[in-house]
Amino acid sequence: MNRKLRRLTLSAMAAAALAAPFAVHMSAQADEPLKVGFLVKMPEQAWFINEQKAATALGQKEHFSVVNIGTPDGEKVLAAIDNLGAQGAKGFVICAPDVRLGPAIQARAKRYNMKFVTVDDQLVDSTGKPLANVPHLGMSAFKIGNQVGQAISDEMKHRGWKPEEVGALRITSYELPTAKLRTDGATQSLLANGFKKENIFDAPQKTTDDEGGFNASSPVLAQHPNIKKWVIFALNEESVLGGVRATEQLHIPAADVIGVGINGAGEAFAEFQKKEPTGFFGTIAVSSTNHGRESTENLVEWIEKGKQPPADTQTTGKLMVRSNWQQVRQELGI
Ligand code: FCA
Repeated sequence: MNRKLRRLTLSAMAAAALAAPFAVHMSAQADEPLKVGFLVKMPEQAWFINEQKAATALGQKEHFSVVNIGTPDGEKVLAAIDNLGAQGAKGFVICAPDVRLGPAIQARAKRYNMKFVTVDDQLVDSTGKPLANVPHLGMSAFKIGNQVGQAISDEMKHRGWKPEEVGALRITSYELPTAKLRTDGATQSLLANGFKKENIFDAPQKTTDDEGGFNASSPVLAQHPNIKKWVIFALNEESVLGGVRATEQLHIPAADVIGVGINGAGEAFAEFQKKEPTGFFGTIAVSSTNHGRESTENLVEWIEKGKQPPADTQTTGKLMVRSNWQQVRQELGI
């Protein structure tokens, strides 16, 4: 190659290299794929990881992109919406860290003309009522709570426990409406099955995870050393597992503990795979895959086709225990 030709070739290559990113950008603008956000309050929890995974998978299949963001507090939620707005996202699915952020989230979404739907935890307005015009998809909380209470009662009967010798650790999170409904449902079924009302002890949790469950349970257990048998319930399995860990720390044998959670995600699977059974008897499994996929699908159809999603979709659950967890997992696609 003579010098002149080489210089020409080189400059052509340089021009192509310079033009390339520009060309990609242009084509992305001309044919911009839809972008939506998926914001969750606890991005480290298996339940939420699975929801985001399902949303991303749907996006890959249907050619839109999902920006997954962890938003553990109010400031992060607003920053995430700003971030999505700057990226040209058209909407988002959210499970907020505090349901009272409702009006603030609504105002911020409006600023960017974004549509949004809630998943799991329904946002409320300043009077505590569900935020109007925000489609929601979540568990049928009270009924699932009933299933928890029924599963505990059945297992108590199976073990031949007398109600007067059993204490209940009710790990509560009353600022979250779905949490209250779940533990209220469990309480109702326990009482209907003859559980002693005076033997139910509240353990209010600060956070709805293992640590929150553990910290709430330890002092309550310590206050009742005379009670030898315990049942444990809460809004989710993470909190119940925290309670079970607290019984272990006090050397209460696993055979004297019946903990039943809600969710059916990674932590429960790990517990069922332990060599020896623990005090974690079971969990009402709900499909986090469906929650992630359907809430995203609702949002995308709303954005693309103007089809308003149902105001409130309530999902169901199934009892998962050591002996059937793999089968239930498969059935629910989780
Ligand atoms: C709440 C709980 C989660 C999960 C979800 C469906 O957000 O914190 O663990 O149960 O509802």
